[in-house]
Amino acid sequence: MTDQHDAYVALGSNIGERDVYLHGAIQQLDAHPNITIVKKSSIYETDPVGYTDQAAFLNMVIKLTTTLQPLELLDVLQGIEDTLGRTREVRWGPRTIDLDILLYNKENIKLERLHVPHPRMFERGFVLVPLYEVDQNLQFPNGQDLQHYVRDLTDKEGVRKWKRSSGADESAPFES
Ligand code: X6L
Ligand code: MG
Ligand code: MG
Repeated sequence: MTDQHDAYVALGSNIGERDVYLHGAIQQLDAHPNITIVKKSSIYETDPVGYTDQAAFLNMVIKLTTTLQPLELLDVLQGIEDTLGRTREVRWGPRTIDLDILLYNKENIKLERLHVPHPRMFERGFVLVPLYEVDQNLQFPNGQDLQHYVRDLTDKEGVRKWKRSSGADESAPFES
């Protein structure tokens, strides 16, 4: 048997039926013969960071085990992004789905196509809050624990648990 690797993946969407894109990505990952989803965070609605003049995101984090090597996993994630209509017009702009490898075992990876741990994850509430929900005892390759970074977070208020909108009830009879 080939050996198993632990990986944490961040999911984000801020176009269209955002939760449908998140669940579609998870379904495709789950269907992959070399990937097992171990744990899923809740879904969070988050204020946009970096390029702020865009719609709010839904973000979540999953833990998976895989026999894939890091670049093979990246290829799978980019393939799923493609099937879910991801386009790359504006850097940091709106996207149907974004799938980022946050961590792969306790490895530091610096390749042209892939940096792990994800270089922008350490100060991002939309990553750290769901990551903390998935694994409160996580340690990074630099020896620091996740708890340390979560304590230092300044943008937690831009991150709230999301529930499917129950305002205009889609299931209510028309003009009842
Ligand atoms: C200065 C310069 C400070 C750039 C921050 C931060 C750039 C984050 C890009 C930055 C900077 C990013 C998501 C998002 C993006 C997401 C939410 C990025 C890439 N992705 N905001 N912004 N959720 N809430 O998934 O993370 S663009
Ligand atoms: Mg991203
Ligand atoms: Mg990405």
